[in-house]
Amino acid sequence: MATKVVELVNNGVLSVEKKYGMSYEEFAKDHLFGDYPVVIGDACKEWTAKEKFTPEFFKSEYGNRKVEVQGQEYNLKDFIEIMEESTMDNPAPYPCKLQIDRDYPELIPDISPRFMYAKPDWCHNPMVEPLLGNADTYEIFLGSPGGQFPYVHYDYLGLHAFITQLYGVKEFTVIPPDQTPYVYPKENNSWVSEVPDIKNVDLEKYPLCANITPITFTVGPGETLFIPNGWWHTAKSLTVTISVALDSLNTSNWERFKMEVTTKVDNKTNAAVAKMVGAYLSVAGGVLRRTKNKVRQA
Ligand SMILES: O=C(O)CCC(=O)C(=O)O
Ligand SMILES: [Fe+2]
Repeated sequence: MATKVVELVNNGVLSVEKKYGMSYEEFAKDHLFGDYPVVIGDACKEWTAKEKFTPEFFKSEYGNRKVEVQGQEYNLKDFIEIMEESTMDNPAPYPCKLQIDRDYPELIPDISPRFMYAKPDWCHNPMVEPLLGNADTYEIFLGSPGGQFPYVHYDYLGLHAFITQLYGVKEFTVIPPDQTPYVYPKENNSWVSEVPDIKNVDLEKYPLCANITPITFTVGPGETLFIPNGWWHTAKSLTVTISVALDSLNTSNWERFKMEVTTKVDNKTNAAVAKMVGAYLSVAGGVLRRTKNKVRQA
């Protein structure tokens, strides 16, 4: 798929801008369809979670909940205490993810309204939901100093990501989609890079990485990073962090979603079933485009 990368060059280096008061039209033109990330400074301005979501809140309200982090189970209170001891040199495991729709639905009012930039949202439409399988599209991430997302990747199934920082500061690194040939996508998981540390690459082992130009920047409380699908990314917390990640699917990424779902079915089942799924998605896409006002806008 051809990608249009709008280069925002700052002192000769690619950069990601921070914008306030952006109109939907500007977002759609420069970012959603323009295929370029942006930090939106005020997307979550109405969310009560900005004040409410603190480590103390999760410890006191949900301390006994079980969480699994990197294969190990903890009580949330114990895990947050480990996070509070975390240092850049000796980080706590990451990520600790809480699934909002399934396990914490009562928190949805605190992270509402869904900001206009993430609408319409077809992820929750009954024609689409069953196809998402175990792709989590609405999660809280808890992180701590030095906690690094385990791999460089682009998001599964063609979805766009909005990551809203509610507490603490996270450093993100993004790489444009046209640099895909240089990030060593894994053979069986082409959305995950083989390279362990994209900012300190062993160029003898991964010589093509000499061609990449990663963009690194921080996202702080109240700020939302939009990552268009296909952009490689990873993240590292600089402090204790609480973020909310939500995915979006609409006209802008529907063709990519369709392609990724049918390829997955083709690999797992067979070409005939993949063809049927593709036909179904073509019809569903037409219906969704015509009924966008009736779609649940969480
Ligand atoms: O905030 C982060 O750690 C990045 C999360 C992420 O990229 C993902 O879950 O796909
Ligand atoms: Fe991601």
